[in-house]
Amino acid sequence: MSSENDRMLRAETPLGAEIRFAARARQVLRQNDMGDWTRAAPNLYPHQWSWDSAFIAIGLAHFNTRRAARELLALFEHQWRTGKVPHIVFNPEAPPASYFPGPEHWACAAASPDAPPAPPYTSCLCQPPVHAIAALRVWEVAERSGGEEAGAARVFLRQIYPKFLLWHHYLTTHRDPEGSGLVTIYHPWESGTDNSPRWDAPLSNVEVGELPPYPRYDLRYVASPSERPTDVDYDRYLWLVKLIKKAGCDERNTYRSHPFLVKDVLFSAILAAANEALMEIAALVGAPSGDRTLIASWIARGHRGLNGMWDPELGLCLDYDLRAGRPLRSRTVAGFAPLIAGRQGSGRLEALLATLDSPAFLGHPWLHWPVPPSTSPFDEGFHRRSYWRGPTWPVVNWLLWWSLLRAGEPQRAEGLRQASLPQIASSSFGEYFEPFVGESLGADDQSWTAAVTLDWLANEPCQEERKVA
Ligand code: 9WN
Repeated sequence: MSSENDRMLRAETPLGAEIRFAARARQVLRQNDMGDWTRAAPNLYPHQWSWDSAFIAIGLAHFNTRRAARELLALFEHQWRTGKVPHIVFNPEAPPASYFPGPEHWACAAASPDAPPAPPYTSCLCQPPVHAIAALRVWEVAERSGGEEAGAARVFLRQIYPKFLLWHHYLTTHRDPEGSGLVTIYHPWESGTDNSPRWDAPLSNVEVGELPPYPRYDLRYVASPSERPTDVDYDRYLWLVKLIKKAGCDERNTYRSHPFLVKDVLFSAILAAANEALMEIAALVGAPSGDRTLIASWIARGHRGLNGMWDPELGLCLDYDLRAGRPLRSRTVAGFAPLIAGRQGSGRLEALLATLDSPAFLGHPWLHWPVPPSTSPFDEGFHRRSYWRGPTWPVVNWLLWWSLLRAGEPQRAEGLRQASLPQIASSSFGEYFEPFVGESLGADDQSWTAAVTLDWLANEPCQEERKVA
């Protein structure tokens, strides 16, 4: 079914339609704007989420670089003493009973000596570190506008650089005591790809104990429960939260006792790419050479770690279950981690692109739009409507588009951009999409969908680059 956006795009001149589409996207970000930070979505997610805010800053940069900078600064105000950036900062003004588990559930995290002053409360989990990538993009847009914008953006980089350094230090130490170059996550929520089949095996080893009854407010905001994780998933999520709280949100205790400890390759690849961005920021702010040596060592270690997780048979990178001591063989978009990390040799890059083009992903004959399903239809955990088990996500497509550009693959990147924009325009800035019929699923007016739309619209390639292979 065609939405208002879609009709507008077909009826108007291409330029007129794009201008109105960008205006709609800006409107979504304005509507979700809470002053210095942005709700991830108006109803389903009324708080500030960590990696959402990074993508949101990228979108905001195209109409207000100062506000984009504030989005990241506001998040980093709630950084823990260890350097951790919480995956949620709870909105004190959110209606009661709007999101579960809400601030009251996490309040005990505030008792940790490492937690920032509360309220607002934060969760004690974290999410992939897209932030330095976002800050660098804010800088690039501000620098192009020149004058005061550029000056303000440089001040912003100086303010945020030490916070980024501490954040990446946390991830490369507390979350990688083995020095493997791969980040350990304690909970599927930390991956950002919550109910992906990536986590099925390690979750099946989690024995859930006594849990009090709890509400599923999330189900009120979606058309069908099949779009969200199941109750069995939620029991395990809440049990893991209970264990992390019982360990006092302390890294060493958690590492010792926690039943879910997984090396996440997507998280690790984003960290490797974010370290490249951090290196550029370090140069821009004139950071000491010792910092740069440290960041270079994180980058090298990250690449080594990812390299070790390559599965030549699947042509993908695999997560690793530390508790079971084995790789997790699922076919999901996370397997493209080396593409996101960047700097791949031609052999590995070719292998990744072959997998991307294969019927397991973009070459699948039933796809409504040529964008990759979050889980390959060939994976036994695939489900076409369920959250991260199959639907396509604009924000993931943005990450792949950005990575393809960095890998020197502009035509493939443009293919993704050209498929993603009409997909989003067919909806009200949907959170994710059924891959075969193209139905918009999850939340409407999702902030990061609007944000990546703005970045894509601002990055129209010149005529030459547009010719899609
Ligand atoms: C749990 C906000 C977040 C995203 C995640 C996405 C979803 C939360 C939820 O929404 O997770 O953190 O309640 O389902 O999986 O990637 O950051 O948009």
